[in-house]
Amino acid sequence: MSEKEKDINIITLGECGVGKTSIIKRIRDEAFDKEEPTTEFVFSFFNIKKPYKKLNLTMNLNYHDTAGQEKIISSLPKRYIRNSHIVLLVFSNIQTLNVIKDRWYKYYKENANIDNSRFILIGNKSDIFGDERDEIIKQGNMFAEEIDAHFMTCSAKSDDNLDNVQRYIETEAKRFIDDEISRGISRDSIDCQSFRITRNQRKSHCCNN
Ligand SMILES: Nc1nc2c(ncn2[C@@H]2O[C@H](COP(=O)(O)OP(=O)(O)O)[C@@H](O)[C@H]2O)c(=O)[nH]1
Ligand SMILES: [Mg+2]
Repeated sequence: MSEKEKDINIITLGECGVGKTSIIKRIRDEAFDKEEPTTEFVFSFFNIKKPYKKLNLTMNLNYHDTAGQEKIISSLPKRYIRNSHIVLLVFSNIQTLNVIKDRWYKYYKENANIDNSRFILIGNKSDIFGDERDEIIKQGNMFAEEIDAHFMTCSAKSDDNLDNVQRYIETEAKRFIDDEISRGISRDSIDCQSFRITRNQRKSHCCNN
């Protein structure tokens, strides 16, 4: 067991009904079928610990779900957005992809506190894409490129590709930590229970470069 720990907050964003909670439940069930739960499942939050061997630290992957508050965007707690490191932008068809573009991504950018968050754009319900499939893949890839995200499709219903989604989240978590280090934030500062690096500290690091 490594001594250092790093919290990585993962949130879901997207329209009501696109399958955010279903994806999160799949990830949780998958993890806890195979491992001991590290923290109890509290409402719309759970935690999975994963080692990052290269840096000899443990990543606390903290999964948060919107729990229905996304019906009224303004009722979504700002703190939910503010300290997120990895954002799962979830849609299920062209219409809900457009709402990600027009509303959720902008809302995130306006309220986020962490300027190097990583995005994963997820086209869920691949089992019922139907005639829209090609267009979803085309537009999904285009938007992902625009916002420097990774695009994936999956089905929380049939469990198709959820293992890859989970693996990619882990990869992004490692990239996030690597990025912090390459931006000049020392490894010692990673030894924290919560993310304590402020925006100003971050800016001063940038200016020193
Ligand atoms: N066909 C299909 N239905 C899904 C899939 N994922 C979720 N659903 C269904 O879509 C509805 C909304 O899912 P939910 O996870 O509550 O969406 P949320 O509001 O974004 O959290 C539920 O009836 C789910 O069973 C999927 O991959 N395929
Ligand atoms: Mg939900």
